[in-house]
Amino acid sequence: MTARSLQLGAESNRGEFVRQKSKFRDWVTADGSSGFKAEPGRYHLYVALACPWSHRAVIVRRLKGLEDAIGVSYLHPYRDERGWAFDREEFTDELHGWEFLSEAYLASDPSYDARVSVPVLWDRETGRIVNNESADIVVMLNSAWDEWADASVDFHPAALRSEIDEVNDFVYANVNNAVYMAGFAQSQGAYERAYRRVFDALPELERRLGESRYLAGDTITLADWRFWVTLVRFDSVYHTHFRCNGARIVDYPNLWGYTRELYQWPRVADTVAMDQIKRHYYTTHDMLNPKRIIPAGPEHLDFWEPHGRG
Ligand SMILES: N[C@@H](CCC(=O)N[C@@H](CS)C(=O)NCC(=O)O)C(=O)O
Repeated sequence: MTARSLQLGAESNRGEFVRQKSKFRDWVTADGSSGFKAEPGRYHLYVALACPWSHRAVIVRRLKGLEDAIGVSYLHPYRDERGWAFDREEFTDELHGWEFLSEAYLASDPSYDARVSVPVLWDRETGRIVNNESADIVVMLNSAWDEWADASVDFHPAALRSEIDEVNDFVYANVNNAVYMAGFAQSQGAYERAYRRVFDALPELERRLGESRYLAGDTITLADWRFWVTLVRFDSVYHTHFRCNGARIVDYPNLWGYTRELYQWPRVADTVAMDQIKRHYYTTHDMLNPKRIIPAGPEHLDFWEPHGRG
């Protein structure tokens, strides 16, 4: 089986899903020393609200007040073998009028033949992708454009960086990416290993959030937004579609309160496009859900219930 014949990445011998490495890793900096200078109006984000990795960038752009400085185009939630696309009705690319996001990849590297992923940070000046790795993009958004942003919001304070990085590694390996490893496993063993990671990690994170308000202490940081985009999708998608059914987030009092608190954070709730999220996962992965029937529930999720944290 070739890498491209799978929905998302390559398959290793043991049936494990392997996420491809992001290819574009250049940096935008305030002083331009990297070759990409932060300026208002120069850069543009391509995102899908369905996608958790895009969602991180959408939240940081918004909470940093960067909506005027950095434009955005939203991809359609349904994706076929041609990759992320615009329908040119509800989902349009006002910048280029593109039909497929692959056009951005090919414009940046005509020999690009790997998977076309979101999010993408596009540079209008050089006409190419600067970066397609959400973990980098959120760090840049947090500070590179501070001249035009709300500089008082800092999700990556220097004093907490090593702790944030440590939590990020743990959460990426055991939650953010592990749910995909469970969902896209090609063997029982690979699935069970991923499942175990998730349900060993969630109780640990539940304990941690019983002791501190946020993952790195009293201050909300990138670690929290990176974790939360998975939590907010968990009961609606990962629990069922990716077979992560050991427990629901609502079954963990601290995780569930924390999920609600971040959902209720000013200007965050309407970044959660639950219809697009469900539509994307349940209609795009035919090997998991060939009839593309979208589950109607869950009925237990009320993100607006008072969170009781503080
Ligand atoms: N490491 C990347 C991963 C991004 C990623 O895998 N995005 C998914 C959407 S949730 C994607 O675009 N997949 C497209 C595909 O595999 O065809 C990041 O964090 O930015």
